Amino acid sequence: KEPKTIGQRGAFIVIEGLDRAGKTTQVKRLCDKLYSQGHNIKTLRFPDRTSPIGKMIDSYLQSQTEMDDHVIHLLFSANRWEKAKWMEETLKKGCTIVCDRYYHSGMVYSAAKHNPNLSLDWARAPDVGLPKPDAVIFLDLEPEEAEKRGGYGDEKYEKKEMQQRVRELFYTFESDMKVVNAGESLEIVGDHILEKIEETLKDVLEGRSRVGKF
Ligand code: DGP
Ligand code: NA
Ligand code: NA
Repeated sequence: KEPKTIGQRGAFIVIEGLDRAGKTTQVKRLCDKLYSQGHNIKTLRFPDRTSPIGKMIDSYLQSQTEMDDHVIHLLFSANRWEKAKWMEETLKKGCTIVCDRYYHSGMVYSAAKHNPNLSLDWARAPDVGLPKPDAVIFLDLEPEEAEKRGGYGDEKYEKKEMQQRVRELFYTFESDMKVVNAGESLEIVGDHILEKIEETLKDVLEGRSRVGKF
């Protein structure tokens, strides 16, 4: 298939949401859909647990390692910076990136801990300068609904009170994001995501927008 993105940069799409909102499934669906439309596609997820930093994060999330809130926050940020250059080069080459979580998760999960020494501003600082997504979809799900979906797992943040605070904090960034109700069927959620990014994709592919920085 002739890639649509030849001669143009790719688009940078992020899917955000609470745990159990169906991000991973929707990232896969979106990639398949865009690929079938002729886009070159790369997918990413944060945390990327495969790098040495990612392995430290994984160990923390599984409660095998304890870390100061600031330390784990900086590791999550470093884990995004590890991929920054690759992301810029990939977009420049004309490849569209669909990413499972990014710096909005970074800010809100850490700020949700209510550590008086870790404000939202403090949480934001290490991510400033990262490549900015062209569109951020927020898959919104009531924590009660998330719990019903087979319950939360054993990872660090998968508790109802934490998820409630995370959700409130995500909403403080509502103007940065396009909210999609994740409580609908897979197909409907998928269609809503496509509708919400349609204009962004057009702008990028027709050369009307540049890669920004956070
Ligand atoms: P996931 O692999 O998408 O289930 O993410 C693992 C968990 O880590 C999830 O509860 C969300 C959380 N998380 C993702 N990114 C960050 C981050 O940058 N900072 C913090 N504190 N938590 C994050
Ligand atoms: Na999770
Ligand atoms: Na992730």
